[in-house]
Amino acid sequence: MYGTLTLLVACIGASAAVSITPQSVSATASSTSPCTAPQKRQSWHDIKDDTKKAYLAAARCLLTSPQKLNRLPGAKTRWDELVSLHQIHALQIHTTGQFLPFHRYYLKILEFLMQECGYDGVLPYWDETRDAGKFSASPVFHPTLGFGGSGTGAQNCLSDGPFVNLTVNIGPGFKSQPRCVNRRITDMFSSQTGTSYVTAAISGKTYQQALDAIYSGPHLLGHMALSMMNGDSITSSGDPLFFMHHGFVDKMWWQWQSKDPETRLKDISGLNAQDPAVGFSEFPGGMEQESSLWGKPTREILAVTPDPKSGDNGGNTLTLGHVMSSLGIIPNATVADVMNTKGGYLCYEYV
Ligand SMILES: *[C@@H]1O[C@H](CO)[C@@H](O)[C@H](O)[C@H]1NC(C)=O
Ligand SMILES: *[C@@H]1O[C@H](CO)[C@@H](O)[C@H](O)[C@H]1NC(C)=O
Ligand SMILES: [Cu+2]
Repeated sequence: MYGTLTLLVACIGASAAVSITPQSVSATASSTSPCTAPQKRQSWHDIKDDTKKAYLAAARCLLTSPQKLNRLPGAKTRWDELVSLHQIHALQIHTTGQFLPFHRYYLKILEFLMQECGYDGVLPYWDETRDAGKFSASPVFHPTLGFGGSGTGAQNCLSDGPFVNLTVNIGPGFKSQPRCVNRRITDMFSSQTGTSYVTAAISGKTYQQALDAIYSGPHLLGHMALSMMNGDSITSSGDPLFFMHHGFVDKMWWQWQSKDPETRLKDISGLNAQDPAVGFSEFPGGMEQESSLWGKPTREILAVTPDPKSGDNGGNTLTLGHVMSSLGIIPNATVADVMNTKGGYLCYEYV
């Protein structure tokens, strides 16, 4: 009898954690109101044409608006500031525990910036499982109701869509050199964003397992299939399509968490800063050898780079208390703040 009751209570507890419970991840200063009506993030396939146009217009606006912070190295536009943030954090947020929480926070930063440029809808994402193996036929590449297709010429500069002829001033790597928005689609790689690959990526029990499988699986293969900004791991967010892909990545973490919220909304682990011997796990040779691809963070970049151990009691192991910074675009948030997409600080789910 007692056992049954406990089980029942546990079940109620678990389902409540999925729907509301603002206090399920506590210890956050910035958690605000309870999340009673989560926004529904929909795939590009399913959103209305007017919403698509409004989203693309706002992204274009960011790429053509002047910067506001005046302190991020190389940034000229508001979009550059967003890209710069990824460049500055690059060695903290890839092949580390911070990968999933930081990119979730990064989407929130995008959302804020899009509002500055008049987009008041919900952030869309790209359900890549629907286009796996045939990315190039996806509606996300539509010339007017999408992001434009594969680029052309030696630099793969986009030749159609809303971002033609626009310039990103951050990158490649740790440099700041003006270049076109560019990408190159390779359908073969895109097969590994399919449902069976997603299922495998979220089948692990621990955060570390999910993190590694998502990172090296559909996340990486999606990047390979898109080669955004010349496939540059440091500044691929220069292509607005990056955020559609990372919505898909964030969805995988959310799906994994939703399978056992009681445990998984608190499960965090991994490094804060890359292990120099490993660097980016997808490239051989560790940080030193990889720096031949991208260079090293410049003195100007290092001067504004947040402490990778901020809020972690000085350790290089990621904790829920870790403080993430957007360098002043939106307030800092802790990892605890972003664990639950319906925890109050965030209030959305994927459909
Ligand atoms: C992009 O720039 C090229 C070269 O300056 C020009 O011919 C073309 O019309 C421009 N396209 C758009 C859409 O502005
Ligand atoms: C935000 O976090 C960074 C560390 O990541 C810290 O240096 C900065 O002081 C924080 N800003 C505020 C306003 O708390
Ligand atoms: Cu990234």
